[in-house]
Amino acid sequence: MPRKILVTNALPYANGDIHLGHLVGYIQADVWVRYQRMRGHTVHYVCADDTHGTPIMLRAEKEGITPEALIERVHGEHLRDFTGFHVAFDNYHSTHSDENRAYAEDFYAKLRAAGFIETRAIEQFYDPKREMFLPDRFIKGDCPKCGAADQYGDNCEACGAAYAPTELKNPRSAVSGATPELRSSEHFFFRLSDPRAVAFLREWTRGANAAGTRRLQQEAANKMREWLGDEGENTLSDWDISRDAPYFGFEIPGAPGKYFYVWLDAPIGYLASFRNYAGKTGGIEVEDYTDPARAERAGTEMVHFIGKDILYFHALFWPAMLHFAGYRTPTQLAVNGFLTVDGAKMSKSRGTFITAQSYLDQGLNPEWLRYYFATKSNSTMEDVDLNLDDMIAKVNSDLVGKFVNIASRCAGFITKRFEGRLAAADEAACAEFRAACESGVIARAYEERDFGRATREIMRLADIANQYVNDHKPWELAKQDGQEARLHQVCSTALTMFRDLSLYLKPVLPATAARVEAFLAIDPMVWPGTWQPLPAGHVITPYQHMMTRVERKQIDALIEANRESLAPAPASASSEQRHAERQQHQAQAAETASPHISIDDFAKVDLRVARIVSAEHVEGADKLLRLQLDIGEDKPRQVFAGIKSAYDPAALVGRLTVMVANLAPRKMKFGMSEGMVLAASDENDKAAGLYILSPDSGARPGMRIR
Ligand code: B3M
Ligand code: ZN
Repeated sequence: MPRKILVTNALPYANGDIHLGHLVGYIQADVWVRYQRMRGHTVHYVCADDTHGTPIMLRAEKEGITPEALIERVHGEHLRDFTGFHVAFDNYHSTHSDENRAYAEDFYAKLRAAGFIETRAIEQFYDPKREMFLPDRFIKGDCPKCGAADQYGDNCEACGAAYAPTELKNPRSAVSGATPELRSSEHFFFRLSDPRAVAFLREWTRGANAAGTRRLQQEAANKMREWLGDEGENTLSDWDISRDAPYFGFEIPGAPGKYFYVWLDAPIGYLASFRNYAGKTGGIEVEDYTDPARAERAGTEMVHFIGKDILYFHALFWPAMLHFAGYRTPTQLAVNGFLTVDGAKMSKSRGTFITAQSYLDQGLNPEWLRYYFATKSNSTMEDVDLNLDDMIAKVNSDLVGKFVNIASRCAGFITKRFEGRLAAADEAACAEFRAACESGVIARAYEERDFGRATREIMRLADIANQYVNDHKPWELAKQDGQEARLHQVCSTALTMFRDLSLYLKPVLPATAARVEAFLAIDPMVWPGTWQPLPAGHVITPYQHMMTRVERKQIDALIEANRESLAPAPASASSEQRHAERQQHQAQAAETASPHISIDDFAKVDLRVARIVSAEHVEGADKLLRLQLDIGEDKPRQVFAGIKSAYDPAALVGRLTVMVANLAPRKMKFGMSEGMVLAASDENDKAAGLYILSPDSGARPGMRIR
């Protein structure tokens, strides 16, 4: 039965750049969507910019433009970034749209009619100069506990105390500098404390959808239990859904000068984007996805991918709003953790607050990041660490060394010796591939959003494919007489294995998969029900390079491009982030004084197992040998090593050794040297000799040493 799924990603706020932290959740959703489509399911994948609220209003004012002009510009930037990372929404809309206004008014009217809206006067800080009420983050003052100056309205960075803005000493408006005064104003509340809401949410957060899948991950459900308290308790407070003018948003019908709070209309933006999309394409019955009875009949699903910081909004406010306004509720929330970089919070001063645009501008391949995030995604709410050296190693060893390598080692023979025509594959050699396909092990991992498990399984198959190629050595068969048929079969079999790997990686690497489809001259790959090899007689096209290695220097340049001076962080940075940065500076200062190097320093040296493919004397050099070293790349590296006194070149060929792979290439009198071979010697006793290193048996070229 084909499924019909509406998938959304959290709507990014329209006052900041998309950074790699955002991309974790967007890439996860995009991978899942692509997988579902490969299975033949119908997926509508929509998103939008979240455009309302005080920060947008003030930022536009500062830039001297209208909020409309600001959000239009940012919309273009956000869409460009997502597209650059192959995050392919069907529709990227805006919460500042007619559809969203219509939906917001409808929700409000229905919630009101059902008795869920109430008005109450509350006291808040007001900026008399700017003539506006101030959100907490726009109030500063002295900490009521320790007296530290210049603290935000919610917590003190100096002593860590949390408090209400009204407790600050010498409070002032961060907007105008004026001393704020307390003023009373009428606000609208969504009555979340209503027993009907509490009972509904208790049921909803624990329950499963029609397919029997839990709506919330285990950790999220546990969090909800904490927030909802025990049976009979009522721990939910009513939710303030209005703001006073001046505000950039939708005015509340019948309440001049009152606006819907940005978080009220933000999730409604999911439906608005979907409605807008349906209007553009035709043929989609929106109500099949939004009306409870029709959704049940049509069997549609609604899945929201969000970050864990906005779980509260999506697991409490949003389902309650939907349910009591007569809409269908989400079938699943897919909640992801935060991103850390090299184990620490992203930091502007360290250059690890990396924007999507800078990554693309530096010419880095978006699929490197998609793959790395996929390997680290396990369907829990745990934080994801982007360890830069690990990313380099994984991409280079998995994608370039294992995956692409299979095609690059076999395709040439098919083109040159067999006019591009394949022989029948050796199906017995493909047994593991058939089994993986028919057991559905990879499919299940994708379905459960455990992309780490999926990629591990795919790499297990890649190892089998490489083993197959290593065992049958097409480059040797090619030199032997009478081995034509065998060569033909081995290369054809390897290409079927390569096709399978490409198919399984397609949700993660859509651009590479498209190149593979062109190279193999096959239709766009869909998820197979049964396993089939590439057919005998099928003609492929000449192999074109599929993917390059990541170089450490590219990552260094990326970090450099994102590094901001150590000047005080701008007022817009969150206090948490500034706190993390301060700790970082202290740690860095401590590091420079130490005689030790950190593990990060050591990790900068990219040591690899290398196979010496050839070794020869160099005319005119009395110490050097010219080595060609295979470290799993497309072609061997040339390295000049000062080991002539100790080794006969012929004895070196075929040996494994250790090389430094990320040393900057050096132009020597005899040619380029693209790395360094390590050797042991006694500084004080030359006669003791010179010894290159060997890894233990079983190590393979390209393996990282750490
Ligand atoms: N815009 C996230 C944020 O800015 C918020 C998500 C809305 S999803 C409906 O923190
Ligand atoms: Zn304090």
